[in-house]
Amino acid sequence: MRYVYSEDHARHAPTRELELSRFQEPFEHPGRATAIHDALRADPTFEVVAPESWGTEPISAVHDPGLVAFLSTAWERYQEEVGPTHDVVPDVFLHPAVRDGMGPAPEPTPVAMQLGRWCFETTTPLTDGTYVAARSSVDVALTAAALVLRDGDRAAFGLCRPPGHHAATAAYGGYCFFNNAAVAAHRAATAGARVALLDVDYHHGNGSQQIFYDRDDVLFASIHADPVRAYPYTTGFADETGTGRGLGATLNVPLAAGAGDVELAGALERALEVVARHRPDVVVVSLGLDMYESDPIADLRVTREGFHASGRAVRELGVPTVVLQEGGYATDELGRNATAWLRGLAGEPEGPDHRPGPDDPL
Ligand code: Q9C
Ligand code: ZN
Repeated sequence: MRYVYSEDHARHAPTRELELSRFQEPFEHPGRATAIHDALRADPTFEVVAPESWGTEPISAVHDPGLVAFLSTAWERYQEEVGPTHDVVPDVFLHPAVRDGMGPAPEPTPVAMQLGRWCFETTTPLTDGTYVAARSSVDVALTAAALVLRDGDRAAFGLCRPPGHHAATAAYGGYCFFNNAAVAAHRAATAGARVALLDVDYHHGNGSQQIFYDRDDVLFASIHADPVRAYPYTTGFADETGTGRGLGATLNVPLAAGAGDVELAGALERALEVVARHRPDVVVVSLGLDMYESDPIADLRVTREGFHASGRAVRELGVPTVVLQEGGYATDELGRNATAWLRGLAGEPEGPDHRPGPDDPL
């Protein structure tokens, strides 16, 4: 299986994260992507390729062009208008109630106001190289999609970082800037393919759902922690099923705290049934590995074997598949977990075959 990787992800390197009202080391950091890359390059099942450049047009086809323009200069503008700082986070949000009774806000101009217009939460700092990294993450996704749709690979993996599924048409957040999976899915759909976007990250893919909520050409099916207790709290409830033409083309399967391999397999069976009924030409998978039993920001109990079984279950659909990396924060296990999931998809056993080497004990 070919996978797409660029070192440009490391240009997005936040130093702190305001999580649940506490400052922490960032959970979303460059070591996540290098851990997965290191595991895949050591496994002969996988072959790395570099991303091609796709420009901003495919991004602006799903995102407000204003968001793209804002992110391209926001960090630099903040340095000039506010002051030098490594991580840039909004301190004011354009909350609708603030202007109750006054009509819409005038076009906000200061960068401090713009931040609160384009961002929806506080855990997603902008840094010096964030825009370069976010652009390269989209290039990785579109290249992985091209391996499948243009070159005819049965499956491909885009090692996207930063992740994407929380980014909505006109708002970034949740460690995400551009919605890599939505950009790839939309591009495939406009080329005439029937697309299913299957999201198995621990967190609900609110951005992907919002982008495709009124469409029937891209099915969105998601398995995630119940938003009654888990981020992003506002979307991902079972009764959200789409609107207009898109009614019935959104499926949400929330999981209770502590759910493990058995519950995930059951949820996946349900989701894959709905995916199959959509008769997709291509499946895009938003792959989070944060359902893992020891993920530091999650509360499920999925094991490495559960990830391998998930990959196998998607393989059984028999549909060309583009897998794109989303979350997963147990960095020490991330390489083996990604490998297990993708090896399941490839029809291989969970771990690479043991090859005796010079350092092996006799
Ligand atoms: N512990 C992705 O996995 N912080 N984004 C949550 C609750 C934001 C996760 C705080 C989590 C975003 C792609
Ligand atoms: Zn997640």
